[in-house]
Amino acid sequence: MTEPYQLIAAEVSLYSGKARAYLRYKGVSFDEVLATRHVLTRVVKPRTGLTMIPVLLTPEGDAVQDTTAIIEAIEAKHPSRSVRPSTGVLGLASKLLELYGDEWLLMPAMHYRWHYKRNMPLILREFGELVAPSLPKLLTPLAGLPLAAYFGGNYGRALGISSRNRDAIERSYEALLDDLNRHFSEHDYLLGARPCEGDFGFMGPLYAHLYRDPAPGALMRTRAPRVARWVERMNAPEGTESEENRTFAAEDEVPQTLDPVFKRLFSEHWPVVADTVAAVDRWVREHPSARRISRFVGKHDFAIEGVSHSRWIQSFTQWMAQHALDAYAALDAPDKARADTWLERVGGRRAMQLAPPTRVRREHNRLVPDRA
Ligand SMILES: N[C@@H](CCC(=O)N[C@@H](CS)C(=O)NCC(=O)O)C(=O)O
Repeated sequence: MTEPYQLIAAEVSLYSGKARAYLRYKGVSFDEVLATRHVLTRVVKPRTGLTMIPVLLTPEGDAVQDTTAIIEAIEAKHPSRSVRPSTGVLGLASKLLELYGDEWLLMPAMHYRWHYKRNMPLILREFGELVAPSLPKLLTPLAGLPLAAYFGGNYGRALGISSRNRDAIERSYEALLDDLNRHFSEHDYLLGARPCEGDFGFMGPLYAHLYRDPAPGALMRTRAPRVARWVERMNAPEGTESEENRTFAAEDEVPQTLDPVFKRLFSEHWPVVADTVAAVDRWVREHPSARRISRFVGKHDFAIEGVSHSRWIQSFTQWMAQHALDAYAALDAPDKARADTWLERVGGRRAMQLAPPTRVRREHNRLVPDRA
């Protein structure tokens, strides 16, 4: 029997790991359909207009691309086992962590996948299986080469990853691993005893690339074994009632063990977010008749661990950041005061004052200016 939902995805794909873990946690029945080239051209492209995965096909006949949109759609229909903290400060922290996982931990994920030869046999084989699933096994890796050239070549350059900042990316990621390893000695998930949107945002990069690819997988297991166990927990939720009754951190307090993670988010990623918001505004004003906002809206310099590099600015980041900024703007006065105390502690108070001059929204899976 076909399950009510179908998730078009692949183990090798970063964002698939986020959606898969989320659907499992929700206890929603779904079949996973391998995102072969055939499925991309026959289903994904015609139904979403994109060649991106994962895509959720719903019983109502919708095709949802984008993991955050998938979470929105499922939370609306299946409110139990919610991944959204109901309290203000944790709600904001959850959105910030999802933004950081989705948009910034992509950096170490891409670096470690593409700059360690040890990963190549697995990656080429799995990419090959997507492109030409019926090819004899021996030839499969050859079929994976064009996809590898795309993701490992141009894509990495667009993100601003090269030999110049590899060491810096590794220093930043190793510090994150150490911080998370410490955090998970006290908490099962990022914001307490149940997973929030942020856990799923982290799960994308921390599963397909950083846990599963051989080189970074070995690093995670030896340097931060509790992070590896969190990945395993995220992929195999118990689905029991007792899990449903577990709670987010008490008193709406973000665990202090996450302070270094938020400090890095605000010092390393937020400047990129702020530049993105400015670039989106500029691009929209320069293209007054454009219906859709381009995926890339200019170039800028950014820095990791003091090493600067240039990258293309991805407009989509603003849509993710808006969720966090909106969560902050919606706080009532007492919650805002508590959020500000916490934000002051982690270097994020000014960041939350960012007000995008041009807001964006998604329409048919594309980003458009929100002119309303
Ligand atoms: N924000 C999207 C990102 C999806 C995404 O970038 N998916 C990758 C695979 S993990 C992809 O299909 N990339 C194709 C491309 O960039 O052309 C989401 O959360 O679903």
